Amino acid sequence: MTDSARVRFYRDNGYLLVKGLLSRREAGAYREECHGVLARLRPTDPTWGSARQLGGGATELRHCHDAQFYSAAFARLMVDPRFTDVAAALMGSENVQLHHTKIFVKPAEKGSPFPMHQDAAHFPHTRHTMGAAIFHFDDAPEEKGCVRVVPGSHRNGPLPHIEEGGWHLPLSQWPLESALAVEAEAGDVLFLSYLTVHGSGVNRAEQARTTLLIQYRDPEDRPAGDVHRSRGQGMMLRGVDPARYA
Ligand SMILES: O=C(O)CCC(=O)C(=O)O
Repeated sequence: MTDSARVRFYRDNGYLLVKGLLSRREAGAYREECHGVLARLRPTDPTWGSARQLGGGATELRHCHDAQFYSAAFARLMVDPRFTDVAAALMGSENVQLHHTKIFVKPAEKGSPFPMHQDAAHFPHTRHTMGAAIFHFDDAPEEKGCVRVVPGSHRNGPLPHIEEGGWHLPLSQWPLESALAVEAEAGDVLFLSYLTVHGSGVNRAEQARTTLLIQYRDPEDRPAGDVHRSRGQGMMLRGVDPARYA
């Protein structure tokens, strides 16, 4: 796909899977790094309350926010031009600013699902440039609870969410199974608009699913409210922050 075809696809569909942005070897090294960080921490389980209605039993999720504060490997990845150039092109901006990062490991056989939602419900912004890049560090076929998207749903704008159980969309109106499963391989990166309705299923496979999510925005896109602060928020990943020079 050419660069302009990628941008067109993203603008039409609200997501883009970039195959092989990292090599399998690099992805494997980042996988080790994620599991190392989580082994050193005592992570809490962030499974959403509403996920219990989807999981069909007890499921678990292991995570770590602000991954770059735990290992320099993630600091290097955040500014890697292979990632930041795509993020800039998809936003139509020269400048890419960090919002937050998080590692997610969905453990084998019982990895928690995410009910369908828009990230915009968690941290609304004024210009809606915000995107997430989900780096896959191991293969994520459907049975591992890969991310599912509703193509084109970003064009509806922000939708009302249910706060209880983790800011999600009504489960009956937005069933996970109806969304498109975006299966990925180690090294692939899924870019998602923060308005794109997405979620993911239970990991029922024999291996964990390991990802790093980097949430980014155009620095000129301001938060609509004082919500969701994180360490390192506002760091420039590419270009400059014009507001700092005003
Ligand atoms: O990694 C996943 O399965 C989905 C994560 C997600 O939807 C989120 O963090 O908003």
